[in-house]
Amino acid sequence: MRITEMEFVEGFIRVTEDGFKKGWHERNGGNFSYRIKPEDVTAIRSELKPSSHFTPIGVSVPNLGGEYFLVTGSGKFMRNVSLCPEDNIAIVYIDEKGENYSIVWGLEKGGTPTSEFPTHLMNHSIKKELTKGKYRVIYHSHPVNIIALTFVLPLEDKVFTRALWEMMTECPVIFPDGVGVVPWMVPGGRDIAIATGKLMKKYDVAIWAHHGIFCAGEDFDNTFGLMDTVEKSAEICVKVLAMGGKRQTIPVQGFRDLAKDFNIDLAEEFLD
Ligand code: 2HA
Ligand code: ZN
Repeated sequence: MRITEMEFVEGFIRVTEDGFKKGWHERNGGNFSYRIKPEDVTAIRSELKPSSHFTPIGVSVPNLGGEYFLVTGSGKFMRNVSLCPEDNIAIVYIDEKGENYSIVWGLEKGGTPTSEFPTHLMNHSIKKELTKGKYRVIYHSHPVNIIALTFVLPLEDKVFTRALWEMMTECPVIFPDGVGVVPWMVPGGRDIAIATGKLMKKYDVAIWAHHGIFCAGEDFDNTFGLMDTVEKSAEICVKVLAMGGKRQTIPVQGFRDLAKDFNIDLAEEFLD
């Protein structure tokens, strides 16, 4: 089967299209990666071109040794992925040590995986371990409203979590662990990878101050849905602030009742 006709590739491309239409991916903004299932690797193996050219990842991720990832290219535009997947995304193989990668399909006109690849892989590694292999998706985008909030709200996990939970009743159900906030940092390096990794041990969402959102999930629907929910809640928050601020909100006991009825473990530390 052609790689671009595989269901996981079609699902990946749909996210890049939907994210662009949402306005989250100006120019080359944002990046996206997926840890491919072994049965899908088997199905496409004859189309992959093993290469002896390996590049250091920049971080060490031993539990990802031997895995294959589908990932957007550095400097490539999300807008163009669906128009020509072969030139804008790649399948990458991680060597057995988890320290180097090689491109085995895609980026046909040249290029490298996203500049945020070290952060993606470090967080794939953390989530793979924490979820016993369930989580396969890492997604980074530049949504307007969450970025706007990082200029106004204190850059604290508790402040952002409570603000986002309060703006839409079902938010606590969708991200019961809350969200973490990374202070402004230079993108693409080891430091932002480590800072994000610390938060990803606790949350599925990290907000990068004055930059965007970084999130993790089990599959494409849940990860895109998480990004969408966080950004929609941020949009409501921006509107509420623009209208002069809250006059009333969901009471603390309301969150506890919600948690009970929906059978979720709501992080109590954000409720006091
Ligand atoms: O341009 O979004 O964070 C890609 C990015 C880097
Ligand atoms: Zn970015």
